[in-house]
Amino acid sequence: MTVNNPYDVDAIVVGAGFGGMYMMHILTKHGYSAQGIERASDVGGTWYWNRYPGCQCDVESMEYSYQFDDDLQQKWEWTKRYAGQAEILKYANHVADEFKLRRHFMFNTSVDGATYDDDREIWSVSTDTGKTITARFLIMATGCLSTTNIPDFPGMSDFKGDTYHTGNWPKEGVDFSGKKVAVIGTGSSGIQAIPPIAQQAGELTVFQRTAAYSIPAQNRPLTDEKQNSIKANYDEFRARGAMSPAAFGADFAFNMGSVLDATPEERQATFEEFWNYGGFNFLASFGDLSSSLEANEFACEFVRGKIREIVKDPATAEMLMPDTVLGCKRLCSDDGYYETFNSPHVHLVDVSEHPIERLNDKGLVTNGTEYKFDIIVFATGYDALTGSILKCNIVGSKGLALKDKWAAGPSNYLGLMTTGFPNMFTITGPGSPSALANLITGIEQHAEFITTLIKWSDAKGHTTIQADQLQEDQWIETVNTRASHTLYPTCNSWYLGANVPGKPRVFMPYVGFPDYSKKLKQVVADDYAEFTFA
Ligand code: N01
Repeated sequence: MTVNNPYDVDAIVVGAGFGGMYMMHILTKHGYSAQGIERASDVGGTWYWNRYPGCQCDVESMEYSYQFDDDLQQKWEWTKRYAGQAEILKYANHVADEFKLRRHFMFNTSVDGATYDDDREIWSVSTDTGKTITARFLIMATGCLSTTNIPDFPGMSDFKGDTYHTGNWPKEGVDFSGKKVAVIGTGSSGIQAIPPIAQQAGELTVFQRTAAYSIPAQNRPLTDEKQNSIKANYDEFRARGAMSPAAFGADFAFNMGSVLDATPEERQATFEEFWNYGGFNFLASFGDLSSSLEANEFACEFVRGKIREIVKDPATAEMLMPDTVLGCKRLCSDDGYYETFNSPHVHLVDVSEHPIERLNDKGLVTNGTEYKFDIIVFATGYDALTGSILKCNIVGSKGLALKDKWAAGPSNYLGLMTTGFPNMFTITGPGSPSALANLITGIEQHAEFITTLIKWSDAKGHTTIQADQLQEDQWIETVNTRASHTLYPTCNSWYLGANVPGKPRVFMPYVGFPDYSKKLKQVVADDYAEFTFA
C-alpha cells in the first residue's frame, strides 16, 4: 500500500481472469500499487467457473494465449488445437505463479459498491467481506460473460433434483451416470456439454428454443512441428492475427470472394472445405456471409444439409435445422453435437412455440406435458458485457449511478471510459471489440492502453482522466453504424442484450478489431486529445 497518500492503492482491479491478471502485472511492473478483488477462490475467470463437460475454447490455443512475454509464449506447450477448460485453467495458474500475481488479489471477495468522491478524487470500493479500499483508479476486469442468466421459471425452488448452470459448475464435477437429465439451452455451452453428458446419462432430454448453427471443431492434438513452426516466428504470427477481423486466424486463408459469384459446384466445394477445416472460421468461407442476407442463406442451407445427412430421424433433423441468419447469434463449434441425437436415449423437445411453463418437484412442464428428471442443467447463457459491471453498484461523479446512466444501454468512449465516471476503466467493455474478437488479444491491448494513459496523465500532473461526452456520443454512433453494415442486428442475440428480459436492446460490441486498433493508436499519437484531463 502506498504510504503518505490519502488512498490505499493507486488502482483497484476487479477480477482475476485473464484481464485482471494482466492488468495487475503491467500496473505493478510500472510501479503502481494495486489491489485486486476476485469473487472466486483463485484466478482464471471464465475458465475457473465454466467446468462443464466438453468446455473448450473456440479460438485456437496458439492464439488464445498471452503474447506480452516471449519467454511465456515460447515455454508453454499447448496439447491441442483448441484447448479444453482444464488446460486453459492450468495455463492461467501457471501465469499467476510465474508473475507472482496472487499476492495482489483478495479472493472469495465480491465488490458490492464503488463510489467516486469528487472532492478527494478517489474511488471507494466496498466488498461483501466488509472491507473498504480506496484508490485513484478503478479498473473493471469483470469479463464479458461472467454473470449467469437463469430464466425465472415459476416453481424453481420446488424441484427436488439437482440443478446446475454451465457457467457456475461445481469443482468436483457432476456424476450423470444412469441419471435422467435435462439440458435447457442450445447455445455454445449447451452444444459443447450435450455430447459428453449424453455419454454418461441414462436418458437426456434437450430443450431447444432456437436451433443453433454449429460447425464441427475438428479438434486434434497440436503437433510439435506445428507448434514449433509458429513459435519460430511468433511475433509475425501474432501480428497477422491482429490484422484479422476478430483478431484470430493468423494462418487462415480468408476467402474474400462473393458466394453469389460462385457456381453451385464452387459453393459446395468451398463450404465443404471450410466445414472440414472446422470451427468459427466457417463464417469466412465467403466474404459476404456476414453482410448479405442472400449470401448468408447459402451457408445456412449448406449447414442444414449437413444436419439432414448426420441426423437419422427426419423429424429430429428438421427441429435441429435453424431458420435464422448464420453467425448472427454466435456461431457454435462442437464435437459430435448433431450425431448425439442419433442415440436412442437422447431426446429433443422444441420449446419455441410452447415455452417451458414451470418447474415442479419432479421436473418441468411444457405444452401441458410433465417431464421428470434427476438433474436439470441450465445452459441458458449470461447477462453479457454489462451484467458484471452493473452488479458492482458503481456510483460516479455527483452521485450518478452507472445503472441509471446505462438505463437505455451502455454508452462510453472506446469501450474504455464512460463520462461522469472519472478514472474508471473497463477492460474489453461494451463498445470495444470485446466478445467479437480474441479476448486475450483485446485484454492485452486494453491493459497496455490504460497503463500508458495513466502514466501519460501522471507525467503531466493531472489527477483525473475522463471521457468527453461529445466523443462518447460519437463513439456510440460509430459502434451502431458499424453493426448496421452487418447482419448482427437481425436476431435476438446476447450481443444485443435480447436474451435478458428488460435489458435494453443495443448492439454492444464494436465490429472490426483492426480498425479499432488503428483508432487506439491514433488516440495515443494525438496525445489523448479526445479525453478530458484535470
Ligand atoms: O449462452 P447463449 P451460452 N427457455 O446465450 C436458451 C461464449 N462461449 O452459455 O437462443 C428455453 O448463447 C437460449 O435460447 P434462445 C460464446 O461467446 C464460448 O451457450 O435465446 N431456452 C440459448 O439456446 C457464447 O456465445 C465457448 O432462444 C432458453 C441458450 O439458452 C457465449 O459464451 C463455449 C431460455 C443460451 O445460449 C454464451 O454461450 C461456451 C428459456 N427460458 C460459451 N432462456 C467457446 O469458446 C435461454 N434459453 C466454444
